[in-house]
Amino acid sequence: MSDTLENLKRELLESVHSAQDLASLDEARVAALGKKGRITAMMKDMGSLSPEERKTRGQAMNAIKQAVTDAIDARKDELGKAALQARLEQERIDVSLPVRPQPKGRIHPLSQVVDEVIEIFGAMGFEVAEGPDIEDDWHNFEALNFPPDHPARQEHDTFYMPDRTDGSKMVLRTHTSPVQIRHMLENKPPIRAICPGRTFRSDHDATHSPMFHQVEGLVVGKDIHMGHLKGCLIDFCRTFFGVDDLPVRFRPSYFPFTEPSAEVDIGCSRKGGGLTIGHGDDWLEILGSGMVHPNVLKAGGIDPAEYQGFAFGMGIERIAMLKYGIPDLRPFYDSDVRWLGHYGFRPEDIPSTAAR
Ligand code: 2NL
Repeated sequence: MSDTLENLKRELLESVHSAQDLASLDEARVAALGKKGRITAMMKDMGSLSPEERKTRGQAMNAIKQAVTDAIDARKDELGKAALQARLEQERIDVSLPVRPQPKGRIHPLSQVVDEVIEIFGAMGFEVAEGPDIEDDWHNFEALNFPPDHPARQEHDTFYMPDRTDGSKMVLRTHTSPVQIRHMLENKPPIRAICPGRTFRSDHDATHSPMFHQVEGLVVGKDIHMGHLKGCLIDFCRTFFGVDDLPVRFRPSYFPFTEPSAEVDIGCSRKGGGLTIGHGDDWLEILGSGMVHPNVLKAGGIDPAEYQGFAFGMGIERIAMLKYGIPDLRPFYDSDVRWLGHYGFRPEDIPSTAAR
C-alpha cells in the first residue's frame, strides 16, 4: 500500500478512535465514508487508472473501507458501554425507600346511595328515567296539580331563570316529579320508573342546601292500589336499611300531586342521645308517598278512569346521612378528599344491597 493510502488509513482510524461521543463518531464516519467523504472521493477518482492499477488500488481502498467500518463499529460499542457505565455509577436506586402512596378515589356517598336505591327498585322491575334540571312551569308545577298561588311557586322558594321572550320564566326544578310527567307522556302504562337527580330550592342553612338530590318513583297500571304502595315501600325500607323486621308506619299527609297521601316512617330509638334505626319506640320520617292524583295522570296523558298509580319521593342526602351516620349536610358538596376518605366508598368493598 502506498504511503498516501497508509496515511489516509491512519488519519481516518485516528479520527474514529479519538471520537469521545456518538455525535463526533458520526462526524468521523461521514468524513470518511459519506457521500463527500475521503474514501468515497478516492473511489470515484479511480476511473483514470489503468485496469492493473485499478485492481490493486481498489483492493487497497476496500481494505481501508473495511478497517474504518470495523473501527467505527468497535468504537460505537465502546462508547455505548462507557455511557451505560457512567449512568450506572451516577444513578442509584434505594431499594429501602417506602413505596410512594398512590391515592385511590372513593365513591361519593350520594352516588353510592343512588346506586343502592336503583339496585333495590331495579330488582322490582323499575327502570331509571332522567330529565332536565331546568324546567318550564308546566312540567314543574302545573302538571303536578299545584294551584297557581301555591307557596312553593313563590320567588323565595323557587329559583327562576331570567324572563323568556314570551314573558314566562323557566325554573330550576324543585323536585324530580317533572321527570315522571315526561316519562308518562313518553311511555304507555304499565309504568315502573324511578327518577334520581338534582333538585333546587332557595333554602340555605345547616340542614338545607340550595342544591340537593331526590329519588322519586312512579308506578302506573290498571289495578294499582294502596296495598301495592305499602308492600313496595316496606320492602324498600327493609332492604335499604338492612333490617328484616324493620317497623314501617304510614301516616296520613298531604301533597298536591297525590290523593290520598302518606308519609312513611321507620322504627328507631333515640335513647341516650344517639339514633338507632330499626328498633325502639320512636319513629323517623323517611319518605313521602301517595296515590297519583287524577289531574296528574291526565297531565301525563293517562286516563284516570282506566289507570291508577302510586308515587313516592325521598331526599338522598337525608337517607344517606341516616344510613351511614353522616352528621353534617354541608361537606357533601365541598369535594374535600379528607371527608371523602372517611365517608366515601372503596369500589372493591361495596356490598350488593339487593342481594341481601
Ligand atoms: C317527599 C315527597 C313525593 C311524589 C313525591 C309524585 C310524582 C308524580 C305524581 C305523583 Cl309524577 N307524585 N311524586 C309523590 C309523593 C311524595 O315526595 O317527601 N319528597 C322528598
